[in-house]
Amino acid sequence: MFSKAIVCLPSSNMANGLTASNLGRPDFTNALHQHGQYVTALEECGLDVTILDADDNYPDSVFIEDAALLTPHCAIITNPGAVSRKGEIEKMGTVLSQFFSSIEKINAPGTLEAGDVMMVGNHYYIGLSGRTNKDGAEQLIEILKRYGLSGSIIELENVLHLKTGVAYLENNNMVACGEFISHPDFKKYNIIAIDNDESYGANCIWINGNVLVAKGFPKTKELIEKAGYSTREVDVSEFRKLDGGLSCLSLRF
Ligand code: CIR
Repeated sequence: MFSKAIVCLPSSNMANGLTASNLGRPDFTNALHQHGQYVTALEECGLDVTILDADDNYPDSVFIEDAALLTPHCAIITNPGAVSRKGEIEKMGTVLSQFFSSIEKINAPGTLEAGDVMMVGNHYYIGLSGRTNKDGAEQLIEILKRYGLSGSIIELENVLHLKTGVAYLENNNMVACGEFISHPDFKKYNIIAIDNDESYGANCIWINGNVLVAKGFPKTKELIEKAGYSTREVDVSEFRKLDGGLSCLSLRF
């Protein structure tokens, strides 16, 4: 169960964020509105949400998930692989020390963005991506071991981050799209397979028995409901324009 979340308000500069999609320029006013609705959804799932001020130096800072990995035993500040995002971690030490007594760090030359890390109980799958390198993943595995946790590496082919295409919904259920549907490392899970035309919907989040799903992906929503979950749709279309999804917008712990 989670009891808390941390989010960061979108920067008025967010349109300068990184993107590989061709979905147009995000509208800041609508993004602020959608972010507010996202926070409400987290609160309605029972989370106490800490809202950090926008950071205009870092247009992608709203995607706070990438700057830290939170475990039940420690917080780990990452070293983002995207050069324009490296400074996002500066504030994380102060923020996380309010909640965690043990704070670890990924150091260069290791890079890691926590969108590449999926927690399944005490185990953490770590995607090797354009943002997370082997050194960063191995540093994380060593840190996890010190806290009685474990990690393993998943090579990524087509996605930005691991959790772009896969999400763990507890009870052995895993939503997966594309390269992850038949991935040998995920064979032991009940795979809820998402069609390619709804691939964005694969980035959903389990919060205390509810699943937040992106608005506009009806087949995904239905499959998750058929698996026994109550769902709640949240419109994050402005963040999609910057390749970000539901999980990227918060740290949940
Ligand atoms: C980026 O490219 O870094 C941002 N525009 C989007 C980050 C999305 N984060 C995530 O998937 N965890």
